[in-house]
Amino acid sequence: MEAVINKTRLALVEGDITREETDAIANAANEGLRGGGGVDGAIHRAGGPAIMAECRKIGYCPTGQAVVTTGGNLKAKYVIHTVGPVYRGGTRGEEKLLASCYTECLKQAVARELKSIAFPSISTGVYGYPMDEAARVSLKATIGFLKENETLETVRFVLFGKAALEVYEQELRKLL
Ligand code: AR6
Repeated sequence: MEAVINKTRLALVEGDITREETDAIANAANEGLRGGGGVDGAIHRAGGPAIMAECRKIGYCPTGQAVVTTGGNLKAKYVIHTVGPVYRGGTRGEEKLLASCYTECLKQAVARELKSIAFPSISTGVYGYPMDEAARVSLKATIGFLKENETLETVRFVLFGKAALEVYEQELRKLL
């Protein structure tokens, strides 16, 4: 599914984000930037050790913020590592923090004059954020940003599996 928001094409696709050809891909990292399972593990495996070498130098990323490394062996030139909130019922500021993950990654992309970025569904694996709530929050934050910023040509949400894609499509239809 695709939509045009202001000057940017917003696409929802099913797939593996490590195969994306966007200028940057976002990673669902942890605060220590230590790597892990899920999409983080997949990105480090596919991108090779250069990514971890830069993560070690940076050392830390607070929840809701984003830091940038090389894309290593990936097709994407950069990995933008962001740390989603652990979901604890939704009453501990999770929504603000998750929205911030997307806007901070988008800010980093714009600051580097990138034309395209791909996102996974941050926090919806190990960190336990319900997919439908995460879809609404992340799409709303992204659309809000794109209404104010016109330099990105493409933003892609790369969802892991058909069920996740369908949830995102449903939430995007509600927001448009
Ligand atoms: N491409 C796109 N999406 C993927 C891929 C992939 N290759 N692999 C998994 N997903 P998670 P979190 C989806 O657990 O919840 C790590 O250990 C997956 O189906 O990767 O933010 C970190 O180091 C899910 O919908 O990230 C942190 O410690 C989504 O990506 C912690 O997990 C996010 O799941 C972060 O947890």
